[in-house]
Amino acid sequence: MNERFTESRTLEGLSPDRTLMAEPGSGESCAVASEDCQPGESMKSVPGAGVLQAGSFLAGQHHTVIGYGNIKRLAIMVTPECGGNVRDQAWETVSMMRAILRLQDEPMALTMQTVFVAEASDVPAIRKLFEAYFDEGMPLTLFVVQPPCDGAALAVEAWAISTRNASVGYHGPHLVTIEHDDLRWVYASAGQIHQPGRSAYEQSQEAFDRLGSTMRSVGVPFRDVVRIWLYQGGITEIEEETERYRELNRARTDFFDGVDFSSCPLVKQQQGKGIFPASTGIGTREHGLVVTALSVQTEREDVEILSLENPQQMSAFDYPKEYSAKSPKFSRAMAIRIGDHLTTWVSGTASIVNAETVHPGDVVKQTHQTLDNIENLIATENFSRLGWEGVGAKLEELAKIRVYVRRPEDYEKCRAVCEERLGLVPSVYAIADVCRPDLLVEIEGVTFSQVKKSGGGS
Ligand code: 3EB
Repeated sequence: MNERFTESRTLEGLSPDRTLMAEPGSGESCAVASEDCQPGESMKSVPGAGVLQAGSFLAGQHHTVIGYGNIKRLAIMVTPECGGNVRDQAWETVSMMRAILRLQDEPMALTMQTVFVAEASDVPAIRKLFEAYFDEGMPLTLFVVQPPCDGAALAVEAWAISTRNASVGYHGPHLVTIEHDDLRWVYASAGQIHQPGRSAYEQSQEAFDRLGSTMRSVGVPFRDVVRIWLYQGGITEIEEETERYRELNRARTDFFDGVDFSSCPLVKQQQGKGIFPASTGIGTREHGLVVTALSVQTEREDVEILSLENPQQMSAFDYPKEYSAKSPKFSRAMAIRIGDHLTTWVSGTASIVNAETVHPGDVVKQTHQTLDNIENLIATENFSRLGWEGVGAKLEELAKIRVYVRRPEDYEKCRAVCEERLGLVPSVYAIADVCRPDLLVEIEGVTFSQVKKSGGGS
């Protein structure tokens, strides 16, 4: 589609007004980007984990390197810092992403990225620049209108994988497949649903239908989904006498009624009555719906998934009707054990104990409670309760986080608490409404660790 751009450095008509960092160490560089372009500035060490995990910092741009077997994965969190107009900032962002990719000692491909934008009207320009820049290697790209907290026009969370031992398939704008070691990962999205004439329920239904059919096109049944993100505009607004989020929950429940997640071949044990993907349900400034899911398929015997609940929180799928007539169907976290490696996706987590919001109005206490919830969820004790021994992680071992903050004025306070308890973890902070009006913050993340003893499962 961008045949004019054979070399990504020559993006005619798309280049920025000011020259930022074209390549590490060459040309004019943005002052903050040229300083410490060396990885390992702040190594994150993961006690006991054989996983290569380094939090590397290029100025304020963070990334984490995850190695398992002969595969290398990268989580890249970039918020541009040089200012300028949207095009300048988008250019700085892609330049920074490329610099991080080039620091790796092997070829890497981007698979999926989420672009947090301040203004919906900036999306076409940013998309055009990204498409030209990444060309054939354009990852699945989601745009969500959630302004970066520090005032930037955009921020990006991107994932990349080494291509020496993995193959990445780009199947149009809504589907990416990644294959390695007899594993198949599939990122799928429903595209941007923006149908102002239709109800929240109808739009949600449409989103799940589209997501399901996109996945079916590459032979992935919905039961293989392990992680879902739901970005809903006007999430706490009232529509036809009920909240839009409740209507999303109703559509999700109706759709999931036709899916038996416990029949996923990777489910080897089930706790309690529910097994659902880990999820994030969060607001956006644009009145549409963006839904995306990650699925995993394999026939390997040494791969297993486990959905986690938090003993301090009622399972969301058991919330009483006052929160939503049809409860939110998600697990607090989903873990996958691949041989002796463990990945845990932590759902969007908030200041909820049992089913109630705690510390209304106090962002510092809510942030602490949210982190307490995550800490308990990923703790070794929580895994061992379910029969998985020798796995789990500490808060400082989160590979990356996203922090959604409701009120811009709470950002600094919230960030201070996160940095105090997590250290310098690669992160994106964005302004977004959480699904209950009294929740001021929601945090999600992912951990990678190594199984210490003889392995989990039963
Ligand atoms: C909560 O714990 C906070 O509807 O999928 C967090 C993560 C929340 C996911 C969802 C909602 C969802 O209930 C809100």
